[in-house]
Amino acid sequence: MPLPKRTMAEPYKIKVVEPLRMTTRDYREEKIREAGYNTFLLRSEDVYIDLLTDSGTSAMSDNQWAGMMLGDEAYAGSRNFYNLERAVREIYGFRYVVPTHQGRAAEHITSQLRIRPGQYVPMNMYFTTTREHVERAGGIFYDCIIDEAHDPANPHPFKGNVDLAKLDRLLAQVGREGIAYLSIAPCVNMAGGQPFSMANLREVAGWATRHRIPIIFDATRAVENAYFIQQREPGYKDKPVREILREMMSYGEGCTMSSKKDNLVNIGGFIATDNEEFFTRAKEMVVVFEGLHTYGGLAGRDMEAIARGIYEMVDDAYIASRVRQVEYLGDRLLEAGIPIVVPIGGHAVFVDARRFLPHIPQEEFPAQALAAALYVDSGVRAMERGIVSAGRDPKTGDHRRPKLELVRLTIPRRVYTNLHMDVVAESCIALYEERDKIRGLRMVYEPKELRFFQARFEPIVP
Ligand code: PM9
Repeated sequence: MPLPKRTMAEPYKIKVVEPLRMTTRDYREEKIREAGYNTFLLRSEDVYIDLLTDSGTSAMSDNQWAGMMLGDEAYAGSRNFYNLERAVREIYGFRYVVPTHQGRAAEHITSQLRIRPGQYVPMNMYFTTTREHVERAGGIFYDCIIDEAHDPANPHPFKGNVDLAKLDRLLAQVGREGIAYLSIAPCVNMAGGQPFSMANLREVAGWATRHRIPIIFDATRAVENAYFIQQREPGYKDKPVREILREMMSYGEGCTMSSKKDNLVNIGGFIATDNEEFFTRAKEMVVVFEGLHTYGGLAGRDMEAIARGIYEMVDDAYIASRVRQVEYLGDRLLEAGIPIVVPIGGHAVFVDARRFLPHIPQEEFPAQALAAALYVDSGVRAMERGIVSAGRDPKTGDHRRPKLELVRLTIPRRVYTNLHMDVVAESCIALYEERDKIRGLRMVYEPKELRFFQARFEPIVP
């Protein structure tokens, strides 16, 4: 239920702690050089506060850990699979479930089974792994998000919305047969964790039904989106997040899921669907790439932790405290005049590297340089979400040049306190005061796929 706008403490207390290691600036300079100025290549032990990602980095509850001890590690028909299936049915509302080891495995199977070469997949902005799997299956990504999403300073409350005119244009161009499905993501990651509204989703669903094109959600951060609907959309303020999520999902045929986010676990994912034929084919394919259809690459204990996490994630107090912590950090940066994506997103604060470092052209990777500088300043690890993440156009081979050139400060769930957020904010403020000293980078090693994970850089010396 909606909570009063008063100070709200975390709705849990801490039972286990994991010590953090502080290092010197000289040490961090050496480590970032060794890592080729790519924060993905740092060792975790050299990081003080790790805001690389909210993926698989959640703190599990005592209830989830207890569930791990109840892992039924039978090869086939583990009881934990049936618990997972029940949780997905009750909370997401989809009938059939195929576990996978994480989200991209669910994307792989879905893309291979649902896309014919040359078909388009409209998405409300790209996500790295999702688009990669669409393209591997011969599909063509089509961006149907509203234009406001590409403008970091635009305060539209639902920047994850789909532009129906863009869908109409694509349909007119390629016809219904030319579109495999609509891939709709809640709390759009690359736009800054921005939600869609229920009103927009309803319109999109109407369009999809009229043209007999299925909606397959990337439900990775659906609960955070449901929270924003509760907070921002007329008619939802008295509805529990659990109900809002259920309504959202009712507009789709199914979803792919990275359980490493909303579901509060360290590993896992699934495909969920109401389409029996697709379910049958997905079960056939999962045994080739992941494991039997009742474990899909996961241990029984992992499925139990996901099942329990699914019930915990729809607790209104939990989700409010999670999103409010992100807002807390974002507000501190805004107060200091630091350019960030607004409105503040659900899982991360995204610093606008274009405005932070206007002296570095996009070809010199300003967001990558800023993430490296942040690590050197304070041991805080963030992630580039700009030209490096966008990769190259498969047709022209040229860099894709996204309008958004961002550094993502991603908050793991239930892991850090607001004092950690203060440390992060102070480091960003210190860097902003000395931003002229930050220089661009040159890429010296570039992997062919998903290059942001392993690319290496060197500073450009004037
Ligand atoms: N997202 C993230 O850090 C993990 C690493 S990719 C940079 O944001 C969406 C919206 C995601 C996502 C992963 C996946 C893939 C699908 N959709 O990482 O394979 O944000 O479980 O999920 C990451 P897996």
